[in-house]
Amino acid sequence: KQAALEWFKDARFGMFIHWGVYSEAAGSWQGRRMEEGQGPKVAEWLMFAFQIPRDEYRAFAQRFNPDHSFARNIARLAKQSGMKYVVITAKHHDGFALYDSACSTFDIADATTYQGDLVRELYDACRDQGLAFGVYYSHGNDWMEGADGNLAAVQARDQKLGLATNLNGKNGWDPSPGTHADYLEKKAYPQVAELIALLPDLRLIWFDGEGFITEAQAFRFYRMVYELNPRILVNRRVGYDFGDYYDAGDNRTPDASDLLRKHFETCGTGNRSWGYKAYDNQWKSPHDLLANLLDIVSKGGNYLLNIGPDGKGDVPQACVDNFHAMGEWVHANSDA
Ligand code: FUL
Repeated sequence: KQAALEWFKDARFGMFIHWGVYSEAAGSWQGRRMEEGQGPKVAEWLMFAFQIPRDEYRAFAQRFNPDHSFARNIARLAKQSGMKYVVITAKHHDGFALYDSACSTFDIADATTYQGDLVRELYDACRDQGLAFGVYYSHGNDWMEGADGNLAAVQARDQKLGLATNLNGKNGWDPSPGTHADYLEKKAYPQVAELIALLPDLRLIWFDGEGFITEAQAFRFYRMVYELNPRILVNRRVGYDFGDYYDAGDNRTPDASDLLRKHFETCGTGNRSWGYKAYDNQWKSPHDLLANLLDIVSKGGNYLLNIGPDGKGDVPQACVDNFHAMGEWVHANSDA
């Protein structure tokens, strides 16, 4: 792991990509905007916001049919922006896999008409540009599976700590029949193994959703990754501090006491949402983004700056312009 951390420490600047079925909806469902729905207003929470039944969301996935130029364009943009690595949502909370998974039919191959494997295509394009490649994987939460949220185990954990159990964020509107334990065994662990096999030079798995798993389960994910490929780094959100590096939460840079912990990364949005929201025009300025980059890098961390491509895979022009402006600065002020 020490050797694996070396590239990460040098990388400093990476691209986060939130992309999936929800990108096609662009932050609205049947004429209503996210702001009228439940929960977080970020576009990738569409299914939760409008409590969309699982079958209806699955049917909507048919509309997700990106352009094949996606991988090349995104890898080029990351390179031009002075970034050294790319992390894409292989599966977000909605349960949809952007790659061809043998453990689920809710994936790019079975649930859409797209001919190809988006994760593999981007991996290849990043390799061609000399960029390291990572995947985001929502291990704790899946709105298609395991709606009980591991209740018994999580409750037992919380009782020991004197905490109230909070299943906020789970699919309570159209709960899946299978248990969370089944979901972990039949989908989450196998899909992580699949991704590692599909992507021999995978450098990072960015887990998310630790609130719904136990310490033993978090450790199983961590250990499994290590056993299958010890060169892969794992982020803190795998759960219970097993990760190889720290993050202080969405859009947050750690304070001084945290900096004594481990190497860190700050993930951040360029506007107000991670996934594509057609009407979110509240873009940070290139000046603000560069100030973030310098703040984070000067403290020894990495900045994982997000893009939310639309359903076709196009990146909003304002975001592209910001990234180009950052790239100009990075290239002028580093050896890259
Ligand atoms: C959070 C998720 O719930 C958001 O949708 C997003 O992926 C962010 C980076 O992490 O926990």
